[in-house]
Amino acid sequence: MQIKTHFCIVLFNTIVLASHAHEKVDVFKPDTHSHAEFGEAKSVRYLLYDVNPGEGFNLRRDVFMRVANLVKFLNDDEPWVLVLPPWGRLYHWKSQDLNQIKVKWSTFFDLASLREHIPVIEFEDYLTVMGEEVVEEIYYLQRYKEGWTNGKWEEKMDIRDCIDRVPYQKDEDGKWRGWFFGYENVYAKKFACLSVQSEAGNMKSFLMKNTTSRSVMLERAEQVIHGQYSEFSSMSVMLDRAEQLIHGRSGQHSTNYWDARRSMVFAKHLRDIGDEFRREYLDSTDENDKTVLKSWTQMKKNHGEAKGGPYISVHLRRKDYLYAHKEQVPSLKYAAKQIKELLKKNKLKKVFIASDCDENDFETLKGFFKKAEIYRYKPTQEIREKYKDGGVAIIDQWIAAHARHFVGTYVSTFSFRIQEEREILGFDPETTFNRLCSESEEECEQPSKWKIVY
Ligand SMILES: Nc1nc2c(ncn2[C@@H]2O[C@H](COP(=O)(O)OP(=O)(O)OP(=O)(O)O)[C@@H](O)[C@H]2O)c(=O)[nH]1
Ligand SMILES: *[C@@H]1O[C@H](CO)[C@@H](O)[C@H](O)[C@H]1NC(C)=O
Repeated sequence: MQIKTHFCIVLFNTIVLASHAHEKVDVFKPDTHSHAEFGEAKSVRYLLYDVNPGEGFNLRRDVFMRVANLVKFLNDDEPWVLVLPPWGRLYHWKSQDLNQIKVKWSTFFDLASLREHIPVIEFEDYLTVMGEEVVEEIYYLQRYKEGWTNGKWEEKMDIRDCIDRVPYQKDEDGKWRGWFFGYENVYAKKFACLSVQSEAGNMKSFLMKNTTSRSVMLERAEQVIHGQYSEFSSMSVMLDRAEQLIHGRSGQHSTNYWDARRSMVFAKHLRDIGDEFRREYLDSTDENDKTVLKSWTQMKKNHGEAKGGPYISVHLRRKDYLYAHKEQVPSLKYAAKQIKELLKKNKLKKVFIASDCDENDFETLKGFFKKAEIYRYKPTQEIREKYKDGGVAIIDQWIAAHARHFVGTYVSTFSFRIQEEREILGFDPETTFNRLCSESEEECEQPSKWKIVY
């Protein structure tokens, strides 16, 4: 199927929303190429979504891209706004002392950049616009109970009985109650389970034709996959790449994927902290490193244009990876050996470590080095409180992304997101798509090179 690739949010009036802070939020940006097509009759609709609570921050970013492209596709015909699901209750966000729920997207991302791709608003602003703490319809996406019929993939979706015990219950007033990101008063008017075997883009016709209310929420949105937006024309080819799908790498050869990805610019306050750390400890500035940032819509760098700061960066994933991927995760000693080789090869002295390891492990790792300088970003309490575990992880990703050479951890989505950031900045892929090997691996296959497309 041929899909219109241009984005046409069509406008007659710019829709302006007032948020709590009395600032005005322009959700629909007037587009000079657009022309009024919707007519007065089509009022704005809101798409909400949530993801399986078990999924981590970096996989959630991938789900955002799928849903964002669905919203983009919807906007070819109807004005839809994506409501950004507040962050919270993430399994990996271990800091007990921090209040890590109802975290706004603006804590982590630059909303103006997201809006260059599709119209988005924060959940709290959505509640203000609705004037009532309500989500009109929820569809809980699930698989088909019977699996694939004839063992064959086909596109389909049907309202079915719920398979799992769903985390929504009807109260005595007939209101559907659930988590709703920690907003206790929010309820839904209608709830149903929807069995899907579908690309995100194919949800479009369901949303346009089978739902009519002002707001619709897709729960378990990770069930839909990057589809139309991918290079793969046939589903079976995609499914052969199941591993890539699970780890959030599907559709990476398409412009749509990369547009959504490029629009996910980190919030300036986090980039600034990372940049200051680079300057102070790693002799790294954008001018010298050729990593000056422009608005993402204007930025188009060739591979190899970025030079990067004079350091090696390593994403050293530990914690659950030590048992989940024990065949591919190196000991600290063996990691140090590989890092030393990279320092020698690149004639560098400094190393930046991004890791979920504890202080002891970090000290142990440092102990393996005699001459090299090993750095790690340590947030102040104030920064931890303001930007939480997610913000600190982003600062780590940002610093790691600016190194002359990067090496990550086997199938970690955290490493993947750093690799994408480096593609956007214009690094030579040879310096990006690398991973640490474990001592037990005979053949240490390196990550595939998922290069940017414009
Ligand atoms: N600050 C910081 N946190 C990290 C780092 N690596 C992992 N984490 C934390 O651990 C979480 C899990 O990381 P990932 O494995 O990359 O992401 P994920 O989305 O959970 O998906 P999986 O890779 O499948 O586990 C991150 O979201 C962070 O909270 C790191 O280098 N620095
Ligand atoms: C959507 O509506 C069409 C037409 O009424 C119907 O055939 C189809 O089954 C509906 N889809 C779902 C998932 O309910």
